[in-house]
Amino acid sequence: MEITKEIQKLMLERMWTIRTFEEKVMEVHEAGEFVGAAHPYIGEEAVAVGVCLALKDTDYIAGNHRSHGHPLAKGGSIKKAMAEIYGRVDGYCNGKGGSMHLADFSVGILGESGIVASSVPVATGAGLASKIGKKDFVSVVFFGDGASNQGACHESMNLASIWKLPVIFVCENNQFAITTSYQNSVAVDNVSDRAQAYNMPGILVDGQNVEAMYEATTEAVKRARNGEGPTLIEGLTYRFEEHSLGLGRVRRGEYRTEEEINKWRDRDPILIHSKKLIDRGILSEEECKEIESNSYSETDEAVEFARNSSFPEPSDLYEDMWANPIPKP
Ligand SMILES: Cc1ncc(C[n+]2csc(CCOP(=O)(O)OP(=O)(O)O)c2C)c(N)n1
Ligand SMILES: [Mg+2]
Repeated sequence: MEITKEIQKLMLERMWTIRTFEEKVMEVHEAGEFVGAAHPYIGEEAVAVGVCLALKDTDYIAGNHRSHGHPLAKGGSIKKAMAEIYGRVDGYCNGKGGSMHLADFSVGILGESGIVASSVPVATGAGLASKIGKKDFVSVVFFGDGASNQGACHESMNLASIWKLPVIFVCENNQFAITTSYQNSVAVDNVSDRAQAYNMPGILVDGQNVEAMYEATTEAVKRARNGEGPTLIEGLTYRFEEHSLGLGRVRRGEYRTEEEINKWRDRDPILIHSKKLIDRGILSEEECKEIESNSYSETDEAVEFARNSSFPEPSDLYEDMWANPIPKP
């Protein structure tokens, strides 16, 4: 498949956006600038970016607890995402959602949830809405290897298949659910093997290869828009950092080795893609460096934006909480 130079370049830019964003989130969390959990996506960037660049703004995505990268890959605002994580009024949910709730319907971001696998039926519902409303949007859900063991995930895949819904199930197999290896908890060799049981294609993709993720998604989107139903894509990837910020008790070495982490760090999706762009003569080494440093500057600006935004007023506690026409208490 021919991928345009613009898309190839955008892939690198978006992966750097996520990487620098997450590095900054880790730094400011450590400094105590915001409270609560946050789950770094570092190492997995190629999955979100490859998938989202194969979508239109009008297509929907839904995520999970590890979902800073998905909205940024879809073209969401870095400033609004950072302000939300800081719990400020200029954030995506006016500061009332935090790290696990970055939603923006205007660019197709349905939102996320900290309840493992709970976004899978939500995205399936969006696919049903597309079909019933005779629209042409597709709906994508990102979920983990751990989530793939949940009943909600299986029920959703079954319904999406029998109703031929335009849904793309993207399992980000980063190989662990907190400290449990998927090899000890998933009954089949690959999560994508589960697609057979739901009569849909199951595609295993190298999740460190952004172009492979893009190509697999493009095929799945075509199938979904043609009314042929859902696809399960498994991006085999790796979480470079720990499960959650502030989870000091789960230390390296207790469930995986430094050697394993380093082996995967050598397969850094950003390095892999930069090298391809340089080898193909699409970007020079200097231009790649420039993309990297621009990302760092934009992230710094987002942090400044977040710091300068206020916390929501206590009197606004019940605003944004209820859908009309449910009356406020
Ligand atoms: C229903 C439910 N059960 C348990 C948890 C606690 N929990 C949070 S993240 C997580 C692991 C999820 O693993 P996976 O789906 O592979 O996603 P990853 O964190 O690896 O991206 C668990 C068990 C939860 N949030 N929700
Ligand atoms: Mg996992």
